[in-house]
Order: sequence, then C-alpha cells, then structure tokens
Amino acid sequence: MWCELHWDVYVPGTFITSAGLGTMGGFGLPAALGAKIARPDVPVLDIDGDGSFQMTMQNLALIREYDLPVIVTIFDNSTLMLVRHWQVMLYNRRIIAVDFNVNPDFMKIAEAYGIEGVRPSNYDELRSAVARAVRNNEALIVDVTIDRERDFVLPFVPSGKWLEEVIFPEGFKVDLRYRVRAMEGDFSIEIIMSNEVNPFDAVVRAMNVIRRGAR
Ligand SMILES: Cc1ncc(C[n+]2csc(CCOP(=O)(O)OP(=O)(O)O)c2C)c(N)n1
Ligand SMILES: [Mg+2]
Repeated sequence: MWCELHWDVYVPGTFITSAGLGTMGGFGLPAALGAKIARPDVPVLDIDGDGSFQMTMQNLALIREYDLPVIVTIFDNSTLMLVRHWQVMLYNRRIIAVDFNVNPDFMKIAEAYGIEGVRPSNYDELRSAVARAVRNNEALIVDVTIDRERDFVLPFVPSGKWLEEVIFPEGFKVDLRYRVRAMEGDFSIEIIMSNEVNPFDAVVRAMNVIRRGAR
C-alpha cells in the first residue's frame, strides 16, 4: 500500500505488485526473485512488510542457490499493520492476533542464509548500504524499524464506504482532486475536478461527455 501511494513509477514494467489493494502477503520476495531472473541486468528491490516477508522468507535460500542478488527491504513494525490499522481506527483499538512481540532478529536470518544484512539508523546509512549493493550487484537485507503506533498507511477508504469517507492523516489539509477516466469505445476522456464534486457524479458526467462525443 505504501508503494502504491508513494512510489513513483517512470518506466512501464518496473513496478510489480500483487495488485488489488495489496492482496497477497508473501508475494514480494518470490516476485523479486522472478524479476531478477527475467532482468538480471537491473537492480531489483523487494519492498516488504515483516509479516509478509515471514510468509515466504525461506526463499532467501534461492538468492545464493541461483545467484539472484535482490535487495530486500523489510518495513519492520512488528505487526500485521494493515489489519491492526483497521482494529485501531474502526474497531475501537480492539487489537487482536496481529502484533509480533517476538519477531526474529532479521540480521541473524540474513546471516543464516549467508546474505549481507543492515539495520540502518538513519537515511544516510540506508542510502549508502543500498547504493553499495546496487553498485556491486550484491544481495542485501535491510531491516527498517518503523513505529506501529504512528506509521499508518493513510489516506484509506474503509470497506463499504464511499470515496468521500476517506480517512486522512491528522492535520492533513484536504485538497483532493478527483481524476476520473472513463472509456467507451474509442473515446477516452480525463476530467479533473475539485473535491467539491462527488466523484461518482464526475464519472457519470464523464460518461455522458463520451456518449455525446460518440453520437
Ligand atoms: C497470504 C495472505 N494472508 C493474509 C493476508 C491478509 N493481510 C493483508 S495485509 C496483512 C498484514 C501484512 O503485514 P506486513 O507484511 O507486516 O505489512 P504491514 O501492513 O505491517 O506494513 C495481512 C495479514 C494476505 N493479504 N495474504
Ligand atoms: Mg508489518
């Protein structure tokens, strides 16, 4: 979800996701290995959650077995945050069956598989470790500690709710513009509207413009 919100993609085919709304835990590492097999000439980065990583981390063996030097970043919040997030925000902080109070030491996991590991304490350490791995085409496991009490994936739309009911981070200034794209036949139109407009109205309007154009 973080990637879908924050990662800028400039080249088609360079961002691989399980799609939907981040539906498949455990997808990242095997997908990264597949991407590296397909494109050994480019750096491949797995951006993973600590929960998701632990669903398929035994695939680390393949990094050395098949010489697939990918960079694995673990967003380590010691929880299944997407689920916790719902419990905190929508279920009155009724937190159940999500927190990992005894996560393994991911640096030791890295060492056990014979892979370089780093737990950066600031941005420069992170940058230089990743830059070195990219330069040398080497595998790396980066354990990034984040705060499960603070680092929410926002904005988000609660299930069954309308887009207007999106929850923003506290203090977030809402300056939302709906970008609506509707297609029918050969016609395609993009309408950008301010948040005074209901997005569903915008879709209907866009469809009507297309129909008029098609006539
Ligand atoms: C195989 C599988 N099991 C369960 C889920 C439901 N699910 C969606 S997100 C999530 C939490 C993922 O936790 P983590 O990978 O640590 O990422 P975080 O949300 O903490 O950043 C779970 C359990 C899923 N998507 N796929
Ligand atoms: Mg997590």
